[in-house]
Amino acid sequence: MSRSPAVVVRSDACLLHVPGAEIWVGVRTPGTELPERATRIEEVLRRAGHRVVDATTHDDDVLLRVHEPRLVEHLRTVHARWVEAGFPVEPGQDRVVPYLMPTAGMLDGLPEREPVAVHAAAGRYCYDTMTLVGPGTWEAARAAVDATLDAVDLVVAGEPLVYALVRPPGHHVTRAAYGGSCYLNNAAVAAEALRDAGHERVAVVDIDAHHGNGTQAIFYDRADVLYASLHVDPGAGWFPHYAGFADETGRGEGAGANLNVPLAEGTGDVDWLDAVARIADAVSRHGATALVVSLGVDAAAADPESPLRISHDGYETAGRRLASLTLPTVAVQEGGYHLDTLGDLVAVTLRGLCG
Ligand code: SP5
Ligand code: ZN
Repeated sequence: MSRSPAVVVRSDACLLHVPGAEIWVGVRTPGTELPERATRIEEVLRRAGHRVVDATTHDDDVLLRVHEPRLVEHLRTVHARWVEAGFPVEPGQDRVVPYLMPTAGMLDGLPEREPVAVHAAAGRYCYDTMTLVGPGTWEAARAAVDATLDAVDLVVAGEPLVYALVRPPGHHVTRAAYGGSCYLNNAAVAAEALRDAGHERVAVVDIDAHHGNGTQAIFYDRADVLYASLHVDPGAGWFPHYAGFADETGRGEGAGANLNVPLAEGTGDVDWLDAVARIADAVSRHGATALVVSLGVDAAAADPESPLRISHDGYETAGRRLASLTLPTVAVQEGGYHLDTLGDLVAVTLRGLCG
C-alpha cells in the first residue's frame, strides 16, 4: 500500500525568524537554524512531485494546552519589550538573549517571581544562550504551529501522510521553557491535536539526532501519548545533556510510555535502524492509532551538529519501517543543518514513509 505523494504544508512566515547568531560558551557564532533550510527542503520536495499547500491560521486553543500561557505570552511580547528597553542601542544587542537563569539552585525554594526587567525575564523562559529571539521569531514559530495544525487536519480528514515543513523546530521546548533553537513545540501540538480528534493513543517518534527533551517532558506523566526517541547519548556529552537517558521511562500514569535509545558517537545505519525497529515495536505495543514523526535529519553523516553517521539509505529504511505501522502520520520538521544535503534527506525519508 503506497501513500505517495505526501501532502506538504508550508508557510512563508516560517522564513521570518533569522537567528542572527548563537551565543556558544559566551562566544558569538553564526546561527545554524537558517531560513534557507526550509527553502532548500521545499525545492527538493516540489521537484519530487509532492502536493505543496500553504498553511492557514488557527486559534491558540491547542497551543495553550501544550505550553503554559505565560511562555506563549512571553514569546509574543519579549522582542518588543527588548527594543523598548533600548538593548539594540546600548549595549548593542538586537536579539533577546538571557544573561541570568533562575535555576533551582539559585532560588533554593523561593518563589519564581516574574522579574520587572526584560533581560532578567529572558532567563526565566529560555534555558540556553543559543536560542535568540529576533523581530520575526514569534511570527515564524506561531506559523509553524499553524502549519502543523493544518497537517493534523488533513490527516484527520483522511490523508495518510502529511509533512509540516516548518521552522523554527520545536522538540526541545518544555511546557514553560524554550531552547535548543526551538520556541514552540510543534510535535507536541500535533500529538495533542490528534488526541482532540479522537485518537485515544498517539505515538511521537523522534528521529532527530538530539533527544527531544521538551516533548518528553510535556507527555512524561501521561499514558495516552508515547514518546520514543533515538539520539546521540547525552551521557557522552551531547545536547541536551540533562535528559535523554535510557532510564527515563515515564512517571505516574505515564510510567512505561517513554522510551529513550541513546546511541554512541559514530553510530551508523545498522545500530540506528535496530533502534528504529525497537521503537516501531514499542509504538505497536502502545496501541497508537496515529503517529507523529519528529523528523530531524541531523543524524546524517554530513551534518555539522551531530556525530551520528546515518546515510540516505538509512533514512529511507527508517521511513519505510515506520510506514509499515500503517498509521495515519503527521511528520514535523525538526533539525538538520547541512544545507546541501538536507532536502534530499527529507525527500528520501518521506519516500520511505510513503511505504
Ligand atoms: C532542533 C535541534 O536539532 N536542535 C539542536 C540544538 C543543539 N545545539 C547544540 C549546539 C552545541 C554547540 N554547537 C556549536 C556550534 C556553534 N555554532
Ligand atoms: Zn537536532
